[in-house]
Amino acid sequence: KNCLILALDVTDRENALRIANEVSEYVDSIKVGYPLVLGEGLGIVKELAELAPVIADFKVADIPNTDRLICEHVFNAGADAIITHGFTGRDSLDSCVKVAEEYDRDVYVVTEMSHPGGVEFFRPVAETIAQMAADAGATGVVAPATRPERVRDIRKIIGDDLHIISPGVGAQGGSAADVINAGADWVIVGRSIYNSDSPADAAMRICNEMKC
Ligand code: BMP
Repeated sequence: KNCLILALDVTDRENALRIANEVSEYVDSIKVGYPLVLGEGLGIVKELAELAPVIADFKVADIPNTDRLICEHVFNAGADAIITHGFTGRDSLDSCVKVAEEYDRDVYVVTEMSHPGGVEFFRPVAETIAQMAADAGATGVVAPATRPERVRDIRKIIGDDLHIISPGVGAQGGSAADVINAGADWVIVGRSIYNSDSPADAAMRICNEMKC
């Protein structure tokens, strides 16, 4: 385990595959979201899945039936996991968890987002969402590397059974080592890797810093 997830927010296939190939030995999974999938189509998931498990970051946030349809598409496309919001409520989350169980895939739930605005609306509900993720049988939660103290708070709520994946390292100011020490299982890193002259070196440095 490297404790590192690549956030592959480049928008074209050629760069995506080049960077994914370069860093594949340092990352445990590749997170793809709207920037790449809207640029290249959902087919890119299958291509990347040959290099590493793919986490589909669609921040699903809809009624249960629509969530179900989205999850089915994403898992049929070859994604290993999906990221969903939690603020839409337990029934919506249950719908994603049910599809994930049918496909034997993973579900991660956003608790509090890493950017400055992430405290405005998420702060009062982050703990409740974390508890709901645990109750619903999600695989884990997304919590901010920009605020390791919040990762510590959320770890206390979910216990050791759920995973914490944590974005906000590097470009957003968070430290990989600090958030791993605070209880995250994986850091999610995008720009510091894919904008580097040597993505492989950048990924290796982050792995060395975490020593995990
Ligand atoms: P970067 O390392 O370039 O800041 O990228 C972080 C990635 O994690 C982006 O894909 C972003 O959409 C995602 N993300 C985040 O930064 N904060 C969150 O709270 C949740 C996210 O999914």
